[in-house]
Amino acid sequence: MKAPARTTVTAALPYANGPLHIGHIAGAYLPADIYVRSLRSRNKEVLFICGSDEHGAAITLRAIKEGTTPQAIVDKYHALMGKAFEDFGIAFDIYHRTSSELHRKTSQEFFLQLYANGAFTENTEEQYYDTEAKQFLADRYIMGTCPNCGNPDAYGDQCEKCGSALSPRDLIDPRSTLSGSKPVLKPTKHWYLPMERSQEWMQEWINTGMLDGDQQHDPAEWKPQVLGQCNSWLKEGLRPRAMTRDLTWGVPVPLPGAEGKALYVWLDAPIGYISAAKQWAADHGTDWEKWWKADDTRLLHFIGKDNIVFHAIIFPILLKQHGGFILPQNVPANEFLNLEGRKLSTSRNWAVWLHEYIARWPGRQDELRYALATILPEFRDSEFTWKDFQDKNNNELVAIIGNFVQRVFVLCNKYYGGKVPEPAASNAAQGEQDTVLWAELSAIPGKVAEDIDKFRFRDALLSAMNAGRLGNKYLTDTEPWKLEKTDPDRVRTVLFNSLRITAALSVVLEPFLPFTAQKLRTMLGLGELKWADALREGLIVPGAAIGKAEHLFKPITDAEIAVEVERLKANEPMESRSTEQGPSAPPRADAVETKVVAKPNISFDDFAKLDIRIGTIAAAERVPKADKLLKLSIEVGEAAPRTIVSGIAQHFAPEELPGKQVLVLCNLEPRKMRGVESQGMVLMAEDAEGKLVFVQPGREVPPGGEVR
Ligand code: B3M
Ligand code: ZN
Repeated sequence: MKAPARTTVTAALPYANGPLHIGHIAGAYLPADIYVRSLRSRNKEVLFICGSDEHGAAITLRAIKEGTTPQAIVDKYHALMGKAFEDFGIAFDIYHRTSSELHRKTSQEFFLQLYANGAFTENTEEQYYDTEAKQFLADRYIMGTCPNCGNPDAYGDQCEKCGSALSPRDLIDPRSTLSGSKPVLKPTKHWYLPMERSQEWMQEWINTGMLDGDQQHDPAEWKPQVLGQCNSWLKEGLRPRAMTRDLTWGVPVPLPGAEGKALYVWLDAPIGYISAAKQWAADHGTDWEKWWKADDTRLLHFIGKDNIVFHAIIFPILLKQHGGFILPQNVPANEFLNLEGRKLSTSRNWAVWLHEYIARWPGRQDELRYALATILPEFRDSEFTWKDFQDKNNNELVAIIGNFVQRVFVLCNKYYGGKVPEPAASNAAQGEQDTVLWAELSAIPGKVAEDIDKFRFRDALLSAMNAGRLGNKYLTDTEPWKLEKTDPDRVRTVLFNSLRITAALSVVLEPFLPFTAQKLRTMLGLGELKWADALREGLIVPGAAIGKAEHLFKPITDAEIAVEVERLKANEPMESRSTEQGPSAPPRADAVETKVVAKPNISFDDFAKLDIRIGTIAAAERVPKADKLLKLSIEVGEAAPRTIVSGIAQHFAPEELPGKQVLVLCNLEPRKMRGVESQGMVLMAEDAEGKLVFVQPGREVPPGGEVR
């Protein structure tokens, strides 16, 4: 394997059919950005490519839904996504788009080369055609009754009720979603990639890294789940896959007799990486080919796990069949991010949207980047909660980084009028703490870079934060604020060293927190810093002016978090909403399909914080003008019963409740709902139909009995 002279980094081209949410960011873009920033900081040559994926049914269906044209859809979301990436500090060299003319030309040429190389087989098959809309129907455009569960609204590729994978001809009573008419079968010709021809070399390349007698990658560096997915495909046996579709929205198939046909979106989308590189090169008057063809270029695809086969199997086959291109050296795919106990869902609006976050938390991009970087789903699915976001901000960013920097700058401003102090030359002022500090600190930049190189971004961030922890410990151990009168030499040394720690922080945190890193540099009066500058002697110069003490991060209050949770939960399927949630969201027909998502482990101490008691309902009444709420009065072993507002009015009549025993979470923060303060929450379970039932003790227990 050649030592790479340069790295081409791609991040999955998001479909331009909706805004970006934190799942996208944690899946591909943040890890890719951290990786690229760290390479740039180490003066490595790197090209970071992305763009909007503007073809395929994802786009045309959205256009139908919004009652507009596909072009209007992609224009709108391309702009929105490009802006969100920029705001969030995802520093692509280019954010291109697949509806561009250059992309059309590039992918048609690519297709024609494959065609000339005999890479395709032609096959005519019967497919559903809508005689009213006068077009062949993509799988998603056909609905009918599921042969497995009888769901009348199954799609041509999948039944969303029972989850079975279907093909359009499996559907009973198929209908076109375009016109509602019954589609007819009509023969149509398509170009297929006979992937089975690549079975052998693919198997070897994936698992040994060998291709044509050359070691191209080290499979030990690939994530186990990526190898696992590839091998399960290979085990099934690679099969022919159609590379064209009967569609007008897409890159036209550049062959005679192919009118009305377009390239399969998963053929044109990855070629989008190549056209993006071409556009970038054209914009910069430079060469694109070395980024895709030189054998000392390393190609990496950052993606989410649902895109693995396209990047690790299908695209490499296409690149090899075309000839002249390098193959990816790694495909560091991430697993999925869940949100507050559920799968992220665009259609259910169960998401934290980037553009909304930026509008609601202006200037606080690094806080979200940080929280996400600590939970990246690198090897398994992970979960974002607003509470965790708050904890990470308050206990880590504020308490570690903010606190350290604040103390250093306050003291330097107070003692030295905003100038870098001169460290004492005398040995007497070089304490043992300094020796320990440098020993530990000097290991950090190397460790961070090493973990980043291995795509272990969470570990890397932990190490980078350790520089802040060391700084705080150093100040706590040396207590310069107590020595100002008695040992000013020591104080100058300690604060000088602390400024050096601050500079190191701005380097090792930069890939994760680019905005904060920039602020730190400004405060230190420094310009651009590279990785090698982290602990460079002579970087911090005695006598140089430094900035004022600034709070880098603000604590986030419970109230701020409650607002976010509330906004999100307005979209939660009603049947499974916890009972303290009041009115707003209408019941949804699809709620029962919601899968339970396993939550991360908590410590016993976390569990012990819950004050759950047996309660006996003393009285229940409706809440005026709120048809989902009941006001309950519940005995929980205290002098007076508690008032608890519960969103269960559609499941229980107030008259049937007095005397019932329930479990009550008593130390949930009180909340006002419709003017009534709710002092706790009744625990409920949901049955298979989504109906709520009380969780009750096995036999009667006096109210106030502790649940543990
Ligand atoms: N647009 C799928 C997705 O957004 C697809 C990725 C293309 S990468 C070439 O998940
Ligand atoms: Zn079904």
